[in-house]
Amino acid sequence: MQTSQQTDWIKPPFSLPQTLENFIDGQHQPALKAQTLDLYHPASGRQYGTLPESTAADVQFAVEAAQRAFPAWAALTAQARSAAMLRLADVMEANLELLAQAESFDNGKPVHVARTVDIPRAISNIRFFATAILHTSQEAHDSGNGVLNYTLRQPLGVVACISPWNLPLYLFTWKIAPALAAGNTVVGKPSEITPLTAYLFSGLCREAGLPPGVLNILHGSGASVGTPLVGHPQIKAVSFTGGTATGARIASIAAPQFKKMSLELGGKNPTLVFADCDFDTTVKEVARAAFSNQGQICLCGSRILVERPIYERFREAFVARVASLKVGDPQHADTAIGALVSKAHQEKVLSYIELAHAEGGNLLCGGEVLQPEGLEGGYFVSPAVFEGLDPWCRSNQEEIFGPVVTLFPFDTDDEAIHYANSTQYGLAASVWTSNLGRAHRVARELESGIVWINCWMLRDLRTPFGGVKSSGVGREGGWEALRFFTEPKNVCIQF
Ligand code: TXE
Repeated sequence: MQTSQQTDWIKPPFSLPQTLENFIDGQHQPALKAQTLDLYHPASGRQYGTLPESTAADVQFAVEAAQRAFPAWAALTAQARSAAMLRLADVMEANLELLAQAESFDNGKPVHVARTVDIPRAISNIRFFATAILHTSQEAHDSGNGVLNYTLRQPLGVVACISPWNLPLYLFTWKIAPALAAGNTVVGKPSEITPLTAYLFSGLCREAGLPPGVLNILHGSGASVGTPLVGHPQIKAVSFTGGTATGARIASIAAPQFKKMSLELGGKNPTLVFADCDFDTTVKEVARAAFSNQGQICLCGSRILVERPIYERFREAFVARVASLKVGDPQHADTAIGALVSKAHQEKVLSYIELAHAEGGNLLCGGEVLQPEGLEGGYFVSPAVFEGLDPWCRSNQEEIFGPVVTLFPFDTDDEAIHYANSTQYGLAASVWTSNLGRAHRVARELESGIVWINCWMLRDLRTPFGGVKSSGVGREGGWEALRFFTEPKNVCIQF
C-alpha cells in the first residue's frame, strides 16, 4: 500500500488538496462516519489522497440542507438565479487553469484537452442554462367559451445528479446547471474515481456566493452513497450518466417510487465510412472520434464500417494515423493519448484486447501497455485497431470504453445500416459521405439518439442529447433538460 507521503514525488503544478470533503449547506465537512477511499493519480499509479466514503447518514444531512434551501431558491426570479449562476461561471473562468490541471491530474487526460475542452465546456454549461432560463415561456391554451388553460412549469424540489469519471466536471455541471436554473436544489455525486474538480468546484460555489444548501456535493462510492441518494424519498428526480448496468440498478430503485429519471448510459457507436467521403478529412476525424479522451467518451466511434472499394486504402491510412498518435505524459503538449482512468479500467480494456484476439481478430496496431519514462506505474495502453472480427462477436457488441476499435467492410447502404443497428446500444453514430441524399437516408434509418454527418462531437447545447435502446432514457440539453427538471401543472380558468 502506498501512502500519501509519496505525493511529493508527483509534484502537480498546483496546490493539491489531499483530503477531500463533502460540501453540505455551504460548508466543507468529512463524512459523518469518517470513512475514506483512496485517490490515485492515473499517470503514475500513485495514491495521492483520500475522499470521504459517505453513507446514508450524509445523504440525509445533504437532502435536509437542500430542502431548507429550496423555497428561497425556487422563489427567486429567473434573473436572480441567472445572475448567481453567471457569477459562478465567472469564478470558474478565473480558475480555468487550476481546474484544467486538476482534471488532467485526476483523470489521466492530456492537460491541453482539459484546458480546451473539459473546463471551457463546464463553464459553458453553467452560462448556457443561466441564460436559457431567461428565455423560457410557459404555454397558454385559449379553449374558447371563456375558458383559458395555462401551464405552469414548477421546479421539482431536491434532485440528485450523479456523474461519471470520463468527463468529470463537464458532465457534473451539465446536470446541475439545468437543475439549478429551473429552481431546484441539488445533491450531486461525482464519480469516486475522479472527484477532484467537483471538490474544487464546491469551493468556487462558496467563493461565488451561491446560497448555502442550493448545491450540496457528496463524495463516495455508488454502493455506499449513490444507492441511498437515489432511494431517498425526498429526491424527486435522478439525472445519471454512467454504465448501462448501473443505470438499470438506479431505475430499479427510482421507478417504484415514481421518480423522474434521465439516464445517459453506454454506447457502442458505429462510424459509417462511404467510398465517396472526403478521404483525408475522414481518416483524421474518424481517428479523433475513436480515440479522444483515450476512447473513454460514450460518443466515441468504436465500430468503424468501411465501404469495400476503399477498405484497404482506408485501413492503411487509418492505421498509420493511429500509430502516429503520441501516448504519454498528460502534461506534454504533444501527447494525444494520456493514461486510462484507473487500474481496474486498464485491466478491463486489456481483457477486451485479449478477447478480441481469442475471437479471431487481427491486431493492426497498438494494444500494448506502455510505460513512459518516469511514469512507469501509469495506466497507459496504446490505441488498438482490430479487423477480421464478426460484427456479432462480443468485441463488436460490448462497450469497451477505451482505446480499442474494430474495422470491417460492407458492400451496400442497407448492409451498413444493418451492422450499425446490430447492438443493444443506440447513442451516437457518424456518417462520412459526400452524397447528401444518402446521408439523410442513412441518418433516418440509424437507431441512434444522435447522428453526425461528416463531423463528430460537434455540440450545440440546445440540441437533445441522449440515446435509444440500452443507451438510456430521456434527453438532456436545451429545453429538454429544463423540462425534465420541472413539473408541468395545468391551470384551467373559466371566466
Ligand atoms: O461506471 P458507473 P463505472 C461505462 C463504461 C465503463 C462502465 C463502468 O463501459 O467501463 O460503464 O464504469 C455511480 N447507485 N461508462 O463502474 O458505476 C458511481 O459512483 C447510484 C459509460 O465507473 O456507472 C459514479 O458516480 N450511483 C459512461 C456513476 O454512478 C451509482 C461513463 C457512474 O459510475 C451506483 C462511465 C448505484 N448503485 C462509464 N453505482 C458514459 N455513458 O459516459 C455506481 N454509481
